[in-house]
Amino acid sequence: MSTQTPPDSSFGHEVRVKVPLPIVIPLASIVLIGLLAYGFSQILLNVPKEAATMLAIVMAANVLIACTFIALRKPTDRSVYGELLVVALYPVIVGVAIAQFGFGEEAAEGAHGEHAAAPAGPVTEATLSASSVSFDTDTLTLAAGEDVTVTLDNQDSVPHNLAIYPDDGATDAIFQGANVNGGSTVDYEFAAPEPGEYYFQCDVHPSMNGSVITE
Ligand SMILES: [Cu+2]
Repeated sequence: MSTQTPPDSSFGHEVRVKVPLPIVIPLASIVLIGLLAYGFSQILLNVPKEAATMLAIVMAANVLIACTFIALRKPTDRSVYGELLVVALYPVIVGVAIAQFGFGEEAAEGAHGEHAAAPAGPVTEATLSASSVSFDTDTLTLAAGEDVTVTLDNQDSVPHNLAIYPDDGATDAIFQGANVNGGSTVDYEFAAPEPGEYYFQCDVHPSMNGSVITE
């Protein structure tokens, strides 16, 4: 009975270390996975498409190799976890750095030209391609009130046109282009309506449609 006191200090120490771990480990894992996904997505979004695919493959291989390497070692000390942390974190660091400096954005735009420029501001000249009975875009952003030219490149064998309506379901067209035969290209010239969102479709195939945004 009189020897009860000594274990107290070590017992108290053990409790302090063991209790938070079941909470800390999952929480830290969630934060780490979130950071990892964000960082790596920044990398993939900031490099040219071809590089992104390659990078994703290399990164997956890297993770496998690193984990294999670590798994083959005896987990004798904490340096193993340190290594794992470095492997997990460096894409985050690189990704955040890339996002901060906007590195690769110009390269990506240069490599992809029209594709990268698609979400840019309003234009007075736009091209719409039709193939396999579908348009290559579902958004046309035009300069409001300006005389604009929309080129319809019909790569199908069936005719298509471009018609713009106030909204889906409206019957009075704001602009209705003549049908373009398969394999032909036409320039539609019209005044873009006042700022707003409108609806466009091919009247021959109303399932070919999208939004016209003027601003
Ligand atoms: Cu059509």
